[in-house]
Amino acid sequence: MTTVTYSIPNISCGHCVHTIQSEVSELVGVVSVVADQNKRIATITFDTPATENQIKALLAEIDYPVAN
Ligand SMILES: [Cu+2]
Repeated sequence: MTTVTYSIPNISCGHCVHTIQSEVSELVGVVSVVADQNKRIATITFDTPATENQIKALLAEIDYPVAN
C-alpha cells in the first residue's frame, strides 16, 4: 500500500475536489482519495493493480495534471 500526496494547481473549488475524488476512486486498487481545495493537493492511497503512472495519467486526462 502506498500513499502519495500530489500537488494539483488546477484545484479551485469544491467541484474540483468532488471530481477528483470520484474519478480517481474508480481506478481498481485505489483505496482512498482526499483532495483539499485550499492546499490544492490530493492524497491518494493505492495498491496494485493501480500505479502512480496510471493515477497521474488519469488526473491529466480530466484536466487536473499533477505538478510534482
Ligand atoms: Cu473547481
